[in-house]
Amino acid sequence: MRSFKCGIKLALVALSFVGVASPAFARELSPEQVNVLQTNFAKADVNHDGQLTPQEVTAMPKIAPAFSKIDSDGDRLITLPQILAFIASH
Ligand SMILES: [Ca+2]
Repeated sequence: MRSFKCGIKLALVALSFVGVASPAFARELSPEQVNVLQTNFAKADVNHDGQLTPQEVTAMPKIAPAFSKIDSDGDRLITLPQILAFIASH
């Protein structure tokens, strides 16, 4: 769990470096919403590898329908940064 949280933090830092965390991103997701998303992601990530398979993502009903759009690199796995990037761009 500790390494997962650390990974999330790193991912968020990485996001801000690549410019995904734009002002629009800041407007649309409050820290509380990001927290909820992180919590739900952690619950859905059954094998704790920091990625959701199509099967794991069924635990996130709001995210599941957009799986193929969120999966920007097409590897059939979605990460929290990919979800955040998707939300930020919609
Ligand atoms: Ca997983």
